Amino acid sequence: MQETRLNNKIAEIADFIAAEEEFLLLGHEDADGDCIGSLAGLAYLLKGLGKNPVIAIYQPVPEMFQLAIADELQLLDASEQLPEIASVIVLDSSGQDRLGPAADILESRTVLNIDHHEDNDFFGDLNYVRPEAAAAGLIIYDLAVSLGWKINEKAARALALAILSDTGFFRYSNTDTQTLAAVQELMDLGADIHRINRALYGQNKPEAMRLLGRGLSRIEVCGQGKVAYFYLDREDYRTTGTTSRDNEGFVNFARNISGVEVGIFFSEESDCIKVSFRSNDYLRVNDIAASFGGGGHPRAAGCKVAGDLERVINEVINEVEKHV
Ligand SMILES: [Mn+2]
Repeated sequence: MQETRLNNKIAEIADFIAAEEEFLLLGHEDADGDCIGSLAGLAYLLKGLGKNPVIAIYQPVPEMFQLAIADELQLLDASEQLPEIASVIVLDSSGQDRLGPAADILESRTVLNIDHHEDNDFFGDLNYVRPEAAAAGLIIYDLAVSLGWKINEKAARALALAILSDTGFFRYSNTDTQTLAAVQELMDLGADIHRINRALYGQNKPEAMRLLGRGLSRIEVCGQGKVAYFYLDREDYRTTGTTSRDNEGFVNFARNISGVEVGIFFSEESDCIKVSFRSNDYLRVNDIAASFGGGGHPRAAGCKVAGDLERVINEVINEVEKHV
C-alpha cells in the first residue's frame, strides 16, 4: 500500500521562495507547451519579485512555444554542466526520471516539486502536486494569485500558453471552470489567445503535413472499433525531411475517429519506439503506459519501448484491446 503523500502548505512554498535569491528551474525532457509556458511564467514572476531565475531545458524551444520566451530569460541547455544554484524548482515532471541527466544534480540541492501528474512520486524536499489542475501553468497561476505576486504581460502570455496547450485549447476533458476563469484573467492581463492559437495550431510545416499524410494512410481500427492506431518509421522521417520533433499532436487524429475510445501513435525513434496514447471517455491510458514503463495522465499518456516496431505495435495493441 502506498504511503500517504502530503503537499507542503502554500506558506511553506512562499517561505522557500522568499528565502533565496537564485533559482534553477527545470522541466522534463521533450518539453511541451505546459512545461515551457510554466517555466517561463514562473521565471517572469520570480523576476518580478527581484529574484534571479535560470531555466534549464534540453532541446531548443520549438517555434510554436517561442512566444513565451523573451530575451530577459536566462535559458541553459540542461545537458551541459548546470550552475551551482542551491534552490531548484522542478515543473510538470512526475518523477526525477523525467529529467534526464539533470536529475543527478538534485541530491545536493533543495528541490521544490510543482506538478499535476497523478503518478508524481513526491521527489522534492518540498512538494506541491495537484492532479486536479489541468496544467502545471494553472498551479503557477494559482500560486501567484494566492501569494499576491504581480502577473505582468509576459507572465500572463506564458501561463496562458501553458494552460491552453495542456487543455488542447479547451477541447480536452481536463477543461473546467478554473481553467476558463484563469485564462479569462490572463487575457485581461495581456495574453492574446488568438496569437497563442496561431502559434500552437497555425504553423504547420509542409513537410510535417506530408509526414502526417504517410501516417494517416496507415490508420488501423481494431478492438470492436474502439482502438485506432498508426505508425511512422525512420524511413518516413528520412523521406519527408522531418524528425520526430515534427509529430506533435498526430496521435489526436487516431483518437478523434468516430466511435474510437483510444488513439495510439507509434514513432520509431533512433533507440526505441515511442508510443503515445489519447483516450476519450473512460480508458485510463496512464495505467497502460505504466505497464510499459511510461506514465502520464488518465486521458493522455506515453511510453518508450525498446524493440522492433512491428513487435511493439503487436504487444501494445494486444494489451490495449484487453481494456476497451
Ligand atoms: Mn503538463
